[in-house]
Amino acid sequence: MNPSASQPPRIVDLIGVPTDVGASARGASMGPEALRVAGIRQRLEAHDLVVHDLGNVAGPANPWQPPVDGYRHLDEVVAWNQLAHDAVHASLKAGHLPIMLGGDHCLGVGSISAVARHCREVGRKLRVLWLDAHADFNTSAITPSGNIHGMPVACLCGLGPQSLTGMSGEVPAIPSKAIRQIGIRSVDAGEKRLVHEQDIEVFDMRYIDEMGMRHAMELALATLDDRTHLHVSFDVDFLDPGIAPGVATTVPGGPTYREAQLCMEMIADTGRLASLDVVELNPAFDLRNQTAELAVDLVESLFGKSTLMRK
Ligand SMILES: [Mn+2]
Repeated sequence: MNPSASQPPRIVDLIGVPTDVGASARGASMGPEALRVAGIRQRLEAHDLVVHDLGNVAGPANPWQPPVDGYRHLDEVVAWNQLAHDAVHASLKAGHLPIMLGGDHCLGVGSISAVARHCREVGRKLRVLWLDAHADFNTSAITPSGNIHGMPVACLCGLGPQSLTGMSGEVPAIPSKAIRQIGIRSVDAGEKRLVHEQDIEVFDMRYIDEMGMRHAMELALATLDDRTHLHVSFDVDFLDPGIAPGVATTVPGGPTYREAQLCMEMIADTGRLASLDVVELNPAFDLRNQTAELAVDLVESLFGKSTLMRK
C-alpha cells in the first residue's frame, strides 16, 4: 500500500516579491517573472504538488538613494519585508508550503521571521539552511555599502534596526544555533568576527572542497526530527557563476552543477522541507534566462526530482 495515497496533496504557494531595494545593483525585482517564465509552476505540478501562484505583492518603488546611518532604503526594505512576512505567514497558517520568489536577499528577514513566528505558534523546531556565497551578516556599523541584502542573517539573530529584528514578534527571531550556512566564500572582516561570536555553523567552500558536499550536507541536516520545520533560503549566487551568471554579486568558486544537485537532493531526502526562498536572481545579468532555468531545475530537485537512476 502506498501511504502517500491516503494523504491530501501538498499545496505550494508561490509568492512573488519583486523588489531590489536591498541590493547593490538593480534587476532582482524581475526575478519572480523570470522564474515563472522558466516554468516553476508547471515543473512543481509535475511532482504531484498543487501549486497556487498568488502573484506578486506590491510595495514601494526603489528610490535609489545613498545610505543613511549605514542603511540604504531602510523604510522601503521594512515595507517590502512586512509584505513578505504577512504573505508567508498566511501561507503557513493555511497549512501550505510557501515559496517566496525574490527579490533580493533582504527579504529573508520577512520570510524567515514569518517562519519563526509560525514555529512558535505551532510548537515546532526550526532549522534554516542558508545557501549563499556570502554570510549576509553585516550591520550598519561594519557594512561597506549599507545594502541591506548583506544584513539579513544579522537581523534574524537580533543585530540590526528594531523595525527588522522585531518583525517576528521576538528578538532575536531565531537562535543562531538554528542556522547552517553553506557555500560561503566571500566574508568581510567585521562580518567574520560577528559570525564567529554568534557561533553559526558554516560549511564554507574550503570545507566543501576538502570534505565534499555530501559530508557538509550530512552535518547540516543532522538531528532533524519529525517536529523540525526545515527552511531553505536559496541565494542564487550560491552557485558557481560559470553555471549561474544571472546574479549581480557573483563570486568565483561556487558549487558545480552536480554539487548543487546533490545538496538539493539530500535536502529532499529528509522530507522536512516546509518553506523556501529563491532570491537574488537578476535577469538583467542573465543569458537567455539560463540561470532562472537552472534555479527552477534545482527547486525541482528540492521537491524530489532525482537526476539519477535510483528509485
Ligand atoms: Mn545572500
